[in-house]
Amino acid sequence: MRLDDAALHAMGASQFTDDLPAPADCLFLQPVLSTLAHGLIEKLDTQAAHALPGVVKIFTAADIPGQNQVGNVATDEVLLADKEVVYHGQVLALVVAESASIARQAAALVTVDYQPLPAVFDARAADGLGLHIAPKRLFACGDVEAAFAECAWIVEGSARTGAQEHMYLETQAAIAYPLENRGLKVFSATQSPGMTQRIIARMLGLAMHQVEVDVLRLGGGFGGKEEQATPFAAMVALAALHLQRPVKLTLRRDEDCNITGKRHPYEADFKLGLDADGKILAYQVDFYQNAGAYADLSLAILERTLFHAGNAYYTPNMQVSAVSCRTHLPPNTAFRGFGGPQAMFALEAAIFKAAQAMGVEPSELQRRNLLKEGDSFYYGMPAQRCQTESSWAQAEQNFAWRQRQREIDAFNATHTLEKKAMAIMPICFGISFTATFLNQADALVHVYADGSVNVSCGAVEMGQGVKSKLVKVVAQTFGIAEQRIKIESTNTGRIANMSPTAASTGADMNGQAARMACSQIKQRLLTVAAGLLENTEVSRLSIENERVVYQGQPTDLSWNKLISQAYLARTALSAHAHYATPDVFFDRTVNKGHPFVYHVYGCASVEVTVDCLRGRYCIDRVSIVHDDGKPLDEIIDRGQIEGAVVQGLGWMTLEQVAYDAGGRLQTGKLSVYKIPDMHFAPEIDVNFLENADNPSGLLHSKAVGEPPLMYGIAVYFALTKAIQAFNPGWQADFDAPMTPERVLLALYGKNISPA
Ligand code: MTE
Ligand code: LUZ
Ligand code: MOS
Repeated sequence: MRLDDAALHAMGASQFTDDLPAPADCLFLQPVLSTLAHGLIEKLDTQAAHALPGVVKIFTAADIPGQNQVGNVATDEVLLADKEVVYHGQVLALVVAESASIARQAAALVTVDYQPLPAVFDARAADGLGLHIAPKRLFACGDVEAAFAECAWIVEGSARTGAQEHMYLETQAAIAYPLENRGLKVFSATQSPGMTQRIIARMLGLAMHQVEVDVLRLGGGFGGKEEQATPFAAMVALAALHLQRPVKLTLRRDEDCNITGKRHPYEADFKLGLDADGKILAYQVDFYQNAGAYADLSLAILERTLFHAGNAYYTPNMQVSAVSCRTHLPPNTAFRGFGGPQAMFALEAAIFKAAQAMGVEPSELQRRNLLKEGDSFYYGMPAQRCQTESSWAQAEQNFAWRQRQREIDAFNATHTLEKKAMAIMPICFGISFTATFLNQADALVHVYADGSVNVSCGAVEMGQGVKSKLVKVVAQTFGIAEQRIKIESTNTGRIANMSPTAASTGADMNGQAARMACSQIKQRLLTVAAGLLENTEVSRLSIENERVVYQGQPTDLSWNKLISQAYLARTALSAHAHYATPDVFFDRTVNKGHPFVYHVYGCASVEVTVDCLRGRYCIDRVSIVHDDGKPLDEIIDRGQIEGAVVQGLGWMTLEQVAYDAGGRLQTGKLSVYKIPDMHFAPEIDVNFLENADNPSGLLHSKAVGEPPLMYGIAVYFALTKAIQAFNPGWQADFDAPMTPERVLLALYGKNISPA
């Protein structure tokens, strides 16, 4: 019987990259890290390291045969620092040894002399120095200046959100095997096998066909392995090609935290104008993104910030600017939501501030300004099958918001040292890669003579359940049992030029491609069936429950018999298909177009209780109405929604990434970096939006991976309200995360910024 990933995980039988057997001649690689944020490398002394028995070779930039370059969108990122280091934790050299512990010991013996240079860690400071990854971008519609002149209310302010550590369970890992003729087979824990293959080939001066990248599954990625698994795969590839022996690397947790980038911290300056009825007339916002030292995916993330600055609200006049600032931190990278959450937080802050100025509930302003069917987004496309108001209405009713608010008010009236509050968060998230060319996927399907089915595609399983969804789609398309179907590892030899599994599009795009490939084979099979059954027409045949059906009546032709007959008749039982998401385009000269195939909508409330003596708090409940189209798999999607919202809650509350004055990470361990645990995670009530549909999605479903993270934003505003219930004089400062320490200070009147 086929066991799905969940069953294998539960038995401890699922394999990850580090579990692949290391052959007897396998070597182990350890990166040598910069201990300075910015400086020139004057001397790199590897003598003592070399002298350690078991050390085989120490690689530096000079050993790279092709380009010392791992940049994808921009080519600004060296694999191994050469003359200059630009962040603390940057990789300078690679020690390769007979065991992992020898490699680690030897790496610690490498000494480096630096000439220190000035370093900058703050986005606004970098902006002031003109340190940008690319010129500032601007999205606009209407005329904000004219609209502000008409406003009854105008609020201005600033908002900040912090970084977030991905904390995938499986740290970065890769193993490379040399093949004949300068070929390589690389197993990498990456969300982007195609890009990993391309960048390894470029770095080694090989053709892409000489490099095979294979991924069985990841122990979580969350965006942290979209771009940043590549360097580690490149390191083992470099060593394996040179030494002609297998080479393996698995980072320790603290190393992973120190080397890799995180969610981008953002700062924003906003100005929001409303009429006397609370209708938003104009919104102007300027974002400063802390990119870290290299471009990585920062510009794509910045673009999604521009797209999501308006969230689920209609604003006739908008002006959004965003600039990516280069600092001396590890390059920040993709993280679930991809710049969207940072944008949405700023608008929620502006709405909250306006509500307080006007003396109304923030939810009143939120509700009044929800996007409506046909409203145009400021980037040109209309909101279609818009579910903002329906999600809100269903949530308001199902979760009895009014009643709950009355209960909260009653509680607060009778309790002095505990205060409760509730806040609401509507979401609208665009589905598709904003880089239009990435919206394509391939699948390769084989039906074997015994009737079992093998599916390859570009989707990487990382816990999001994409394999289970693919199995469902293939089983439905063929009309056979799920047990017959195997989803292969993700492999660049079977699927060429695959896009990353990212942007929540993995199941959607690869599922569409798999369906198309299966349909081709099924069509051939039905032609064979028509020949075998007398007096039948192909167009009236189908396969259901592993049996050929004619005009609704089961025939005696089973799947097994059909396949063996088709094989004997020399029928092609393999097919390849390519899916390109239809109707997506974007014109960057005017910043208008139809960048998303559809949007995901939803609405959530978050309720909290603050302990006003200690500053501790409890998230009591999160209640969600989520637009999932017609869900492909409700259980998987429930898990995605719960996981995403908890990740969003953590980002807003406990998770505080801190660097010291020298740019050295202070929070690279779970003992000092707090993520939500099962005690912190609230009761989560997930309802799917009723009567939802999505003709543009896979079997009418919607992508689910990222959007629900943004429901978590509400917790910031719930905590703010609870603090104000205790200390009405406290001015919200829109500076996330709202850690218990900050809550305590706010309760007693102090605003302080996270370190
Ligand atoms: N769920 C789990 N369990 N682990 C993950 O790493 N990554 C998220 C989301 N859900 C992730 C996850 C992110 S950032 C994305 S983009 C999507 O899954 C990717 O998968 P999909 O496109 O198949 O939804
Ligand atoms: N990755 C990417 C993404 O390259 N482009 C995107 O638009 C995107 N969106 C969300 C997450 N990852
Ligand atoms: Mo997800 S941030 O698109 O990997």
